[in-house]
Amino acid sequence: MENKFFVMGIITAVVVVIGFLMFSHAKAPIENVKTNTADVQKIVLSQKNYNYAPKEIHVKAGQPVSISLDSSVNGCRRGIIINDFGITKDLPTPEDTLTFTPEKAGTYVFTCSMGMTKGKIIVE
Ligand SMILES: [Cu+2]
Repeated sequence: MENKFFVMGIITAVVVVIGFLMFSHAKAPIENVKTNTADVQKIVLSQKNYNYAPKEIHVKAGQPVSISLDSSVNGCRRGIIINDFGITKDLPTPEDTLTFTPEKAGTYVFTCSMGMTKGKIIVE
């Protein structure tokens, strides 16, 4: 299993480098940028009974996800940790967003900045 992940890591790194080389010389057309923005899966979390609402988020793999917190969310819940994606971010205002692209289907836990309040991101 370790080996498999290592090989996948190398393949990913090679693809990223090739992609960088291909695109570093040409500026991305504006149309592309628009398409990508439209594909963002926007999630707005609230707070109910000291939990995030919804507690489960369903998103599609391979498409960017943006999470923001509305004004009902308070305290340490304004910080989000998603260990599986190496994300730790404070979202002090409802305008702040956290963006990532889940590449693999699965269930990932997210927590508040203190690790007490938990939710799930289900990637399909
Ligand atoms: Cu907390």
